[in-house]
This record gives sequence, structure tokens and C-alpha cells, in this order.
Amino acid sequence: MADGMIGINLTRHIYEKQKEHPEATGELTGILNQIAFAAKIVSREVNKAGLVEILGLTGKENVQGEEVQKLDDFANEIFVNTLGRSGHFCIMATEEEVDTIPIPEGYKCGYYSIALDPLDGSSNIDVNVNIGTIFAVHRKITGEEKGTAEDLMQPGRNLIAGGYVVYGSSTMLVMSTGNGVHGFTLDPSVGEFLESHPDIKIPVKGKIYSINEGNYPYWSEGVRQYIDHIKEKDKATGRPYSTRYIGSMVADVHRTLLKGGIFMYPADNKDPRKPHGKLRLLYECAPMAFLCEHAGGAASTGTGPVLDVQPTELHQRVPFFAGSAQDVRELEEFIVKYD
Ligand code: P6P
Repeated sequence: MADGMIGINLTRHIYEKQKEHPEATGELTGILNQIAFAAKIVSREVNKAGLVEILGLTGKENVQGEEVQKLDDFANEIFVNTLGRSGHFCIMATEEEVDTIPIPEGYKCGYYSIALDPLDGSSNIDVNVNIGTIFAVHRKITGEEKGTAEDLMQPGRNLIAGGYVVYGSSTMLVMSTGNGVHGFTLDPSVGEFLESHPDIKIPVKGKIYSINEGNYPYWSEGVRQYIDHIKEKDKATGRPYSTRYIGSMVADVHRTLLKGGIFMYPADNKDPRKPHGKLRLLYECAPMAFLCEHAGGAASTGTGPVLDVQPTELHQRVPFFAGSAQDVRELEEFIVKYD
């Protein structure tokens, strides 16, 4: 059969890519296949959530003080159990757990760490809006067999793999191992992720801005001036932009990767507990910034690249502006000028 009819699956893609980089170990293949395996199980549950009575709240709260939906719990358990027993990792962290997660007794510790948001956008679960899993993989940098938080809290610039799974009308896995950004769509009939979006590149300038305008009064002057600027009528510069905001980071970033423009979650003074915005560095902003940069775009905290931030806390938040390089640069200019 012609190659095109069979399609390239995730394993074949990574193998082909690794042939170009023999220094990459076969472990990367194993890591991404384990993530894909867990994603298939979560995808099955997400897609039948509407039918099975699992949408109720567990009544528990996660470290963010948010009601935990059962699907959150389920996704967290699936990824932690699958990856913790894979032999690839020395330590893990997820949005759902306040502390780092050790590898269970009796299982081999590997040479990588992984930080995950197992089910991002969970407030959208029961309104059938796209949700997703976000993952960030680093090489172990500490000497002991068991990893520590230090193996997780590395700048995003060090990531060896990052990506997300978006559970929507189809389930897609979008990832990078530093050699471009590639999208795979799950074919449930064979249970394989097949390459559907090779070498994704973000347009250098877009015409969509994505932000929760309800927070306008709480933003800095620079962010407000930028938003006012892109709403002004100026056909020569392609303004006004269209606005799109799904309220699910994976869905908003996925659209931005494919269509360009800028997705923003700025710092705001709405909630004194969250002075740096809402999104998490380790398992949301850093992996998404990794993808945006490897797709030819940019990702900024407003004052510098997200990938250059040295993490100081497991669940720390950072302001996040990402997408088309030219749009992110222009935002940064407004922040320099007005803040
Ligand atoms: P807001 C979902 O809860 C989430 O963590 C991200 O997926 C999303 O980008 C953001 O919060 C939306 O937050 O304040 O606009 O509802």
C-alpha cells in the first residue's frame, strides 16, 4: 500500500526524526508513546462523559482551591499511574497535586522528569468545549536515583519534549522534541495517532487576538493600550483584529498555532493571590512557549521570553503572551512604553 494510505504514526515519526539526531535516545519514543497511550484512555472517557454520569463534582478541591471534576481526577490518575510505572521518569508533578509525585516503590526510576496539566480547561467539561492535557519533559539533572523538584523546575529552554493533547471533535496530539512542531490525529478505529499536521508554522503576523476582556479594568496600562490599539480601525495594518476566546488554553493555543495571532493571559490586579495572572509556568506556559517558538512564533511574559524564566515554585504563575512573532513583539513594545 502507498505510504500515504497507511499514514505515519507517532512511533514511526519519532524514529524518522531520531535518525536525523542519533544522539537522541530511544527513550524519547517510549516517553511519547506512553503519553499517547494515557491520552487514548482519557480521550475515551472524555468522549463518553456526556453519556456516563461522571460529570458530577467530586466535592474535593485541588491545590488551586477549585472544585475538582471527576474527569480531572480520572485524567490525573491515568497519567500518573501510566507514566510513574513506565521506567522513564525519576519524578513527576501535576496541577492536581500540591507536592511532587515520586515514582512508586518497586518501579524503576528513569532519566527524565515530567510536569503535566492532566485535564486543562476542566470548567468547560460539562459544556462540551474542547479540553486538553499539557505535558513538559526535562532531562534529569540531579545525581541521586530518585529525582527531586530541581529536576522539574528547569527553565523551559531546557525542555527535551513538550506538547498537548486536545480532546475535541477529534483528539489530536501536538508535540515538539525540538525539531519542529508536529500534529497527530487519533484514528479510533485503529487506536493510533496518525500524522495529520507535519511541521506546523505560526504565521509571522496574525489578525486574531484572544484574551478574557472581562479582566480589562485589572490589566496594566501597557496591556490596555495594546488591546485598544488592535481594536482601532486601520486597514493598512490589518486592524481591527477579530477576537476569539474559548477559555480553554489548549484550544486557544491550538487555534493560534494553526491560524496565527496572539493569545494572552496577562497579570491582573483582580485577585491579590494571583498577581502574575492565572496560568502556570511549569505545565502550561513553558510547554506552550516551547511549541510556539519551535513553530516560528514567540512566547513572552511581557518583559522577556517565557522559556528563559527560572522556576522558583512548582505551581508558580506567569503572565503569558504567545503566538505570531510580530504580534508578540508589538505587545512587548506597548508594555515597555506604558508600564
Ligand atoms: P478565565 C481553564 O480553567 C484555564 O486554566 C485555561 O485553560 C484557560 O486559558 C484559562 O483558565 C481561562 O481563564 O479566567 O479566562 O476563565
